[in-house]
Formats: sequence, structure tokens, C-alpha cells
Amino acid sequence: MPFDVENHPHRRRNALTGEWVLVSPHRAKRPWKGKVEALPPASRPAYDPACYLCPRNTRAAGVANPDYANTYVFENDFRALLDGLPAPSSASAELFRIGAVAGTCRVLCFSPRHDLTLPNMAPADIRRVVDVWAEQVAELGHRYRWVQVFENKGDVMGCSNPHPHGQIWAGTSLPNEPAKEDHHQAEYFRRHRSPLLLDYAAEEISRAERLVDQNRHWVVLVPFWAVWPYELLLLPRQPVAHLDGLDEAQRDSLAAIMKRFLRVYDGLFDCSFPYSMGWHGAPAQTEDTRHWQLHAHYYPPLLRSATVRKFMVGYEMLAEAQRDISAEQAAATLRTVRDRLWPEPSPAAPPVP
Ligand code: H2U
Ligand code: ZN
Repeated sequence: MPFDVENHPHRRRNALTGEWVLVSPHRAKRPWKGKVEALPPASRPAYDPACYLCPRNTRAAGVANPDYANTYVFENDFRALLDGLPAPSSASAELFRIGAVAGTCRVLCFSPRHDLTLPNMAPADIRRVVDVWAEQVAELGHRYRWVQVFENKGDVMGCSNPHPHGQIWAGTSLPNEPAKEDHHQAEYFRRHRSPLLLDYAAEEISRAERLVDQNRHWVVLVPFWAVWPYELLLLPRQPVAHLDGLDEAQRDSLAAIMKRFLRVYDGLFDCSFPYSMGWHGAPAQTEDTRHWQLHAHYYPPLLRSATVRKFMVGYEMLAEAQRDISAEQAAATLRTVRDRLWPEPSPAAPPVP
């Protein structure tokens, strides 16, 4: 019997991290008797007097938010990283190593409106969020080696507040995930003299089986090595090392494509789709960034409905990540939703399958 990628178990290698994922497509049809999540309330007020992110409200530490009109950034009142404290001695024992880290954490409100989420915001307002992301990366990159811009959305992802917001954590050390990506992109560049993710995007565009959407400057796809059922990778089609390296046109078209695929996410299971997302760009204070290509990862937990999620447990904690529906099936499902919501192709986009 010949190997059949759509039905036979196999492993796929994540070219960015070097890690493998077990794909078991034959299991996708198994019956489910597991945990069902409760749905959050369907509608929210535009202003919630009890929300610590709404304009004019007082936060836990006693500071009042201004009456902000678009976006608002503040230092997280409960920072995971701190500045100005003593560092541990560098001479820790081999089996008990301690590393120094200093840093800061900020919260970014995407909108004063408590009831919105990014896909429901106007493209011009999403564009303002893109600008703040870029400003924060530029500003914090002067002081810190790694600036992590991210968003946790939905209470299934542990997000404490539905008010549309993201976070920025910046620190003096390079964390695990970007360190793996730095290593594998540098290694690929050394061998091919071309950035891994640009070669990968070009190949995905020509194969077309995992594409979800694209426009003149961006492509969004389910990566070949995806772990989460509807995981997405969003990347610019031209070389860009950091968020603050995006030009005006790339920023406008980022806002446009985000609105499209985030609406597709919401349409998939007819809910405000939960996820953790974040941007990865070249680490700050790096001279040679030729191997780096800016990208965003979207990791949504949902598996087969608004209330049935995937758990990363058992084999995944102890051996390696595993998925049932294939990346190609997930991309085809997302394209079906896309065509229902957006019958017209994205402006200036080449045709997508
Ligand atoms: P989530 O994205 O996980 O909901 O977190 C929101 C952040 O807001 C969280 O890191 C911070 C928390 O520390 N926060 C404040 O800075 N001030 C507050 O008054 C409450 C929450
Ligand atoms: Zn609010």
C-alpha cells in the first residue's frame, strides 16, 4: 500500500523550531465525549463600569485610565518582569543555573469600546493598533533584547477581560521560542543565502494547499507543521525584519487582511474565536538580521465547535505534539468560510484556490 498523507500517521518537522509534530489524520472522525466549554455572554455593553480597561475607570492599583479615544498603553500593574533590581550571581552551580533578566510589561487597549474585538473594528482603527505595535517594538528595542507583542483572546485562553486588548512584555534575554527560530533561520540562511520564511512563503503560494488568504503584501496560511487545529502563520511577502520596518502600504494592507481572516475565525464556529497570537521579528540590537522574516503566529485552542477545544496533554506533554485533522483539511475549511464571508477576493490579491 503506498503512503497516503491524508490518511496515514506521519511526523512533520517545524522548519522554524526544529520540532516535530505527530499527524494522525485517520483519527479525525472519532466520537467525542469530552469537555465542553461554556460560551461567554453573547453581547457586551460598549462601556462597562466594572472593567479595568474601559476609559475613565480606576484600575486595581488605584490609577485611573484617561478618557482615551483610540488606543491606550499603560505599564502593567502586575508586571512579570521588573527593572532596577539586583541580578543573581553568574556563578550558579551547573545543575542549579539561574539567569539574570530585567524588563517591563505593558497592556495595550485596542479600542475604548468594551464590546468590540479586532475583527469588528474599522480598518483605520486596526491600523492604529498596528502603528502602536510598531512604536512599542521600536521604543522598547532600545533597552531590551526581546519585545514580545501578543494578544490572549477569550476566557478559554485565560484572558481575564473581554475588553479588546493585548500585551507587550520586553526583557533583556532572548526567550526559548524566538531563540529556536533565530537558530533555525540563521542555519537555513547560512546554507541557502536566502531567508527561510521567504522561501517557505513562496513555496506555499505556489503549492496553494494550505493558503487561507493573501493580498498584495501579506499571506496567511495554516503552516505545514501546525500543531493547533486552526493555527495560522501570517507573514509579509517582502523581506521585513521587524514590525517597525513595515511601510505605510504594508501597514494598511496588514489591517485589511487581519480584518478578513479574523472574521473567518469568528465565522468558523460562529463565535468570538479565542486564540493566543504574537509577533516574532528579529531580536533587537542584532547587527545581521538578514535571516529573519517578521511573522505572527495565531494559536487557537478550538477543535470542532465553539465549545470543544483541543487539550495538550498526555502524549503531547510527555512525547511530542499531535494533531488529528491535517493542516490541509483545516486550510480548506477556513477557505470555505472565507468564500462565504468574502465572495470578492482581497483587493489587489492574486487569486487564491
Ligand atoms: P489578560 O490579557 O490575560 O487578560 O491580562 C490583562 C493584564 O492586565 C494582566 O497581565 C493586567 C494584568 O496583570 N492588569 C493591570 O495591569 N491592572 C489591573 O487593574 C488589572 C489587570
Ligand atoms: Zn472595558
